[in-house]
Amino acid sequence: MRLSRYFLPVLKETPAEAQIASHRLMLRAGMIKQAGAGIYSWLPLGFKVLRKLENIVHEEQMRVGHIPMLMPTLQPADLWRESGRYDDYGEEMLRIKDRQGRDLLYGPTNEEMITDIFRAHVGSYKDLPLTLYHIQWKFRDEMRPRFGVMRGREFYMKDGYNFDLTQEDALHSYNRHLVSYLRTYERMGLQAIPMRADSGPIGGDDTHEFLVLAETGESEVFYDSQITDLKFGDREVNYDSHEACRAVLEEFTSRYARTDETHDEALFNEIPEERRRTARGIEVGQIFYFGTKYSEAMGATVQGPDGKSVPVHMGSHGIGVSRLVGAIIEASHDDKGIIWPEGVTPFHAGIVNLKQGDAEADAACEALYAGITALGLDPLYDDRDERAGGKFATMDLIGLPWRITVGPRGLKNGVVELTSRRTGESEEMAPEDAIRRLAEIYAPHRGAPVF
Ligand code: P5A
Repeated sequence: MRLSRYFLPVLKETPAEAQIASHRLMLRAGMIKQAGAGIYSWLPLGFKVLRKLENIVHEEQMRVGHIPMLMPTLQPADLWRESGRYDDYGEEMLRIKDRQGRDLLYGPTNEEMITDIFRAHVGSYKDLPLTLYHIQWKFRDEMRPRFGVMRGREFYMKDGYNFDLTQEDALHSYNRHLVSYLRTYERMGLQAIPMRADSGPIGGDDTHEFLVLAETGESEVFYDSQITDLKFGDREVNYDSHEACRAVLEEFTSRYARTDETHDEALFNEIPEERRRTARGIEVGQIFYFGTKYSEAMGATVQGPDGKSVPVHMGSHGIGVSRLVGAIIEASHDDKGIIWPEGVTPFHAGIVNLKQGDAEADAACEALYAGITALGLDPLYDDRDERAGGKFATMDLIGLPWRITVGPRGLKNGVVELTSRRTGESEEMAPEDAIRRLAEIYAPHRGAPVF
């Protein structure tokens, strides 16, 4: 993309309404524009990041055998009357009446709708196990929408639902989700720690939240510092193996890590004092096992091997895709702007032409642009007739991890400059070498777009 033809409405001033870094930087970098309280338009740069996260989520879901689909945002109230949640959900639910006077709602989650789909089409244990998921906009009429996309009213969520014959199988589904979430967040450059939590309006006893540690997080968390040493890394896990998934779950959940809702001071005090940590965290996902709560209420049964009809065991699993954009920025920025991890960056590298209009500099930038594009990577070329300082400031603000600076002086010696946004370190090299370096850097982050 050439910046002169892109839509990147960066703001010079710091917007007064933004209280935390990610909100401020998303507004300043032209990623989002507020449409109403807790409702945002995703401008091109923000939309690109959202799509990257969505793609990672799809890849990791499909890797473990979960099946993508799409349910609507609007749901008939009657489904929720069946589960009893229409009245229970309270004021967070946005209720709508259509012209026929029918009650609808803008879905805050989809347990009822997926259970309805299941009961209509599945009748035998032979069709199990089954996990369906979608990534769709949700609406919760939050009392205090704030911090931009972090606590929106309209927000983008991946929500998945497992259907299993037995509790044991359903707990395997739970464990499998936990493992796949660890991998998903690490690909996004995040450490998200599973913590024992409270199940709230979704229900059930088994639930973990995934928290990214950040001073601006809304949740208070308590944990054993050893937990932050754990990495999922590039291990291969057999996702069909109950033992393999349980082993990973045990590895990542055996140390104390809880949100304030389930915090137990006595247990916490059993950790050696030097390892006790109290901090704040951003909840980027949550998994639940709630057994037959919805299947019993809504008649979602299957015929078991003995011919008897039994309600299926279910769980649901959510990733806050739009919130993650903010969470990644909270975890990765400095006073100049955002610093995108390579796995989610909206463009792979910025090209800064120090002397637009200089034939040699222009030609070198064009060649770099073509070379990087030919690798299947996506460069952003700042081809505007602007001062170098302004171009650098924009690149630093929008946070591309790599910048190639091209100027007549370097070109006399056959070199351009490759700069890391994270370390600020620059290296001079031939343009072909800069292209080669980018190919190496991005080799581990080249998941094929899913859709
Ligand atoms: C699990 C999937 C559920 O709704 N039902 C389907 C279950 N879980 S949850 O914890 O309530 O939400 C899942 C994730 O969505 C994000 N989230 C939000 N993001 C932005 N703004 C909000 N107002 C908001 N509310 C929830 C969180 O990341 C949460 O973990």
